[in-house]
Amino acid sequence: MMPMPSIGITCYPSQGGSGVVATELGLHLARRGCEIHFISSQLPFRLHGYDRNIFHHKVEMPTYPVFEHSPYTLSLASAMAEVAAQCELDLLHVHYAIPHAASAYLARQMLLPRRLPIITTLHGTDITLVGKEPSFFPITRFVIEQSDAVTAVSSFLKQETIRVFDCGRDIEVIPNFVDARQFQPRRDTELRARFAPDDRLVLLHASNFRKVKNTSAVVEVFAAAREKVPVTLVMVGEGPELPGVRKLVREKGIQDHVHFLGHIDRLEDVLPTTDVLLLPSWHESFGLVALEAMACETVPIVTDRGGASEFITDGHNGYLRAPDDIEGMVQAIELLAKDPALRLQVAETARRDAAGDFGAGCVVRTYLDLYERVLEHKAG
Ligand code: GMT
Repeated sequence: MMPMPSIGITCYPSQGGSGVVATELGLHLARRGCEIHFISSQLPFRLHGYDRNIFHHKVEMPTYPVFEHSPYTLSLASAMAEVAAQCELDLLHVHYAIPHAASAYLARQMLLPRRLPIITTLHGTDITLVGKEPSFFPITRFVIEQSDAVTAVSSFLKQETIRVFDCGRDIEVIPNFVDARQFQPRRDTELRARFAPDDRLVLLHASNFRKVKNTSAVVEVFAAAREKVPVTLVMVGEGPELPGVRKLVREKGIQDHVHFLGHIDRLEDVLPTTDVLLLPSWHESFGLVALEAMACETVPIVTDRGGASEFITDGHNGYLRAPDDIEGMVQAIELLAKDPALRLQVAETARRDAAGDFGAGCVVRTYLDLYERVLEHKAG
């Protein structure tokens, strides 16, 4: 049995699934005795700054008039190399390939002849959108090949990576996870009453309001569902599409029935007060918020494009619909509103399935096994 490793984790610190996964992973590993060093431009948003075994190293980004843009990739590489040497890190685990895996590669080169292992976790648009940009393509392929281990959050994303980059290397699927003690089906009746004074269905959408989230479809589905059953809509998050969504809501005259909460830190406080999650994205490599919803017994109605079918079985623990299938999503809402027994059954199954194979305990253990294999391979 190896001693618990010291791990450098890099992720995007702002609200977003890859940052959430990296932060929650770090927190769970720290509770199991690993020393975790977050190396990022800000404290990741789910960290408090005082968690045991957790350290944060802020990447400074100096600006000079001669720089058109601050070279973050280089500042990050320097910070990674420095932290790895000073804190005797055993490995770097980077979340989201661009530019984190490239910085990690540079840091490893800076530390030669010691070879610091790099694990890269692919999350989604680092492959499906950004990685395909001609200017990012060669570097993304290079750093995927150079990593000591590469993981993808779904089989869908693994297949996409192999297809897009024509890469022959091994990619391990380690799905996202949810802490079922943190995401629970308790009800804050006061908050729920603010959303819905009666027992109407409360629908929720939570995202970073980017184009890929197809947020106008959420409004279309809600407006059509309202014609059939009593519902209210809660929108969580901020992003470039939000002004357009607000405008659409006003144009449809449904502003009194839509609650815009903006960015919130603790989704686990709001999710359990809602009944249905709507996530009609153009694609989702995983769709972490759907798994978090399931743990709270909020029934997910999620895009069928991407990896959600790896944890949602249509009609069993949620519903899968094409992103433009407005009618199909409305029908699922109508079914749930008219048949409370069915809704309860689907919701309870959702929580059981989320807490099982996708529970934190199970998935964090898989990451630890991977670290052990990578470190053993290095030692051997
Ligand atoms: O790739 C992105 O869009 C960003 C990323 C994020 O940081 O939110 O989202 C991706 O990673 C999440 C965590 O693994 C997944 O749950 C999301 O499905 C995935 N987003 C997309 O595939 C659009």
